[in-house]
Amino acid sequence: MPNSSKQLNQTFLHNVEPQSEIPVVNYPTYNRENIEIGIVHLGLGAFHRSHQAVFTEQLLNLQNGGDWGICGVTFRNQALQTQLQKQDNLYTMAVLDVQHSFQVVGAIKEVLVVKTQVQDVLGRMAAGTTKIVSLTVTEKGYCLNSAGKLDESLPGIIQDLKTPANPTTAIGLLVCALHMRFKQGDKPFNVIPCDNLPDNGHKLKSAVLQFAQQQSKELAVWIEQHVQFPNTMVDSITPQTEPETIDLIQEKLGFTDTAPVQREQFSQWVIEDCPEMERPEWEKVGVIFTDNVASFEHAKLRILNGLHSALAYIGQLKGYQSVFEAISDKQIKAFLINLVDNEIIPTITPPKGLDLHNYSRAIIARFENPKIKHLLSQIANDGSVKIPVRTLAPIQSNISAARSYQSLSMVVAAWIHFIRQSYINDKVLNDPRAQDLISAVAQFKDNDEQDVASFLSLKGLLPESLENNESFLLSVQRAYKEVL
Ligand code: CS2
Repeated sequence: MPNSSKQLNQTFLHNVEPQSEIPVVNYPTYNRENIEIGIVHLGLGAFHRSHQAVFTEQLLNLQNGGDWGICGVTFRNQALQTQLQKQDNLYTMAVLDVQHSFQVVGAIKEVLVVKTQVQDVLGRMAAGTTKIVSLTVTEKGYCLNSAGKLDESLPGIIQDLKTPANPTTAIGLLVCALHMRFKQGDKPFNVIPCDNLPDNGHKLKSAVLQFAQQQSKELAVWIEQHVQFPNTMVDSITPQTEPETIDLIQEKLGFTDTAPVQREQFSQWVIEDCPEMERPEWEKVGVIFTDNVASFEHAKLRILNGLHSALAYIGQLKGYQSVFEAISDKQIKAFLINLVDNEIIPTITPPKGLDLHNYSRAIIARFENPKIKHLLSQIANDGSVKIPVRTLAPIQSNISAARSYQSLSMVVAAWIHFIRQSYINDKVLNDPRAQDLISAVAQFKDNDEQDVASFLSLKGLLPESLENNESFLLSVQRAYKEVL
C-alpha cells in the first residue's frame, strides 16, 4: 500500500525497491553522486524538465551515460528552487496519455536563481566542466526585433549593455560567461537553444555576437569562430502542472512530490549535427541529429504551433478553456483541417520520409488527448512573437506562391479580437508588447476596417513584406468581421 508520509528525496531513492510493485514508474538507475554537471540550462520551466532533462535522464540511465548532470537556472522562480531543494532536486515526470507512466528524474543536480545568485550562475557557466549551455527562455527571451536582430531598445538589453558583469537577460548571461572563459584562456561552451523559433541557433548566435561586439571585438571574433549554436526543433505538449497530478503521484506512487511535471507520451528533439561539438550521446535515446533541422522546424512550428495558436484565439472567443474542449467542437476541428490542408501544408517542404498529411492528423489526435488539460490561455500568451512565426510566415509563403490564405487571416483576426476582449474585460495580456497592443485596441472606434488597419500599422508588428500589403489588409479586415 502506498505510504503517504514519504517525501521524494535522495534518501527515499536509496531505499526504493528496485523491482517496484508499480511497473509504470522508473527511478534513476545510476549513482547521482558520481555524475558531474556538464550542462547549464537557462530557463528551468516545466518544458525543460519534461523534455531535454528527460532525454538526458534516459541517457544517464544507460551505462556510461557520461558527466552530463544539469544545473537548472531559473531567472526568478525562487519558490521552485526551494521546492526542488527539499527533494534533492529530484522530481517526477508524469506521462498523461492513453496510459499513465512516471519517471523520477535525477539529472538536475543543482538549481540556481539569476535574480539572487547571478555570480553563482556565471561561475557555473564559466567552469571548464560546463560543456553545454542550453536554453528554454520562450520566444521573447531571445530579445529579437521583427527583423530577427537583437533589439537594443529593450530595457533588459539596455541594462545589460550598461552593466555587462551583472546580467539579467539570457543574452547578457551568455556573453558575460563566454567573456570569462575567453579571459581565462579556456575553451568555450556550446549553446543549444530549445525554443519554438525557426533558425533558433543562428538567430541566437547573431544576437550574442551583436551584444558581444559592444564589449570587445576580439571576444566577438572568438565566439564567432569557436562557439557552436546548433538549430533545434523540440516537441512535447507540456501544460502547466495541475494539482491533480501531485495527488495522482501521491496516490499511485506513494510519495509526496510538490514539483512534478506532466506531459503527453510523444516527445521529439531534432538537433543540427555539429560533428565537432562535445555533447551527450543523445542519439542513443532517440534524439535526431541532422543537417536538415529547418524542414522539421517548419513542419512543427507551422502545423503544431500554428494550429495551437488558432485554437487558442478562436477557441477562447467561443468560450472554451482548454485545447481538448476547443478541438471537440466540430466546427473548430473542421476549420483546423481546412486550414492545415489548404493553407499550411502547401507552404512546407517536408523532411525526407515525413508525410505531412499523416503528421498533421497525428498532431490533431494529440490535441484530442482527454488526459491533458492544456489551457488555451497559456498558448495565447506572447502572440506578438508567436503569430509572426506561426501564422504570418505561412501567409507570406502563400502570397509569394499566389495561394489563398483566408483561414490564416482568420487566425490573425481572432488574435486582434482576443486582445480587444482582454482590454474590454480588463484582463492581463501577457505579451512583451502588451502596452502597445492594448493602447492600439483601446483606440478602436467600432469601425472594423479602420480598427484593423490601425492595429496592423503598429510599428514592428508585421514583417516588412506585409507592411502596406493591400490584399493582406483586406483579407484580415474581411476575416475580422466574420470571426465572431
Ligand atoms: C504551445 C507550445 O504554448 C505554446 O505556444 O504551442 O508550447 C507547444 O505545446 C509545444 O511547442 C509542443 O511541443
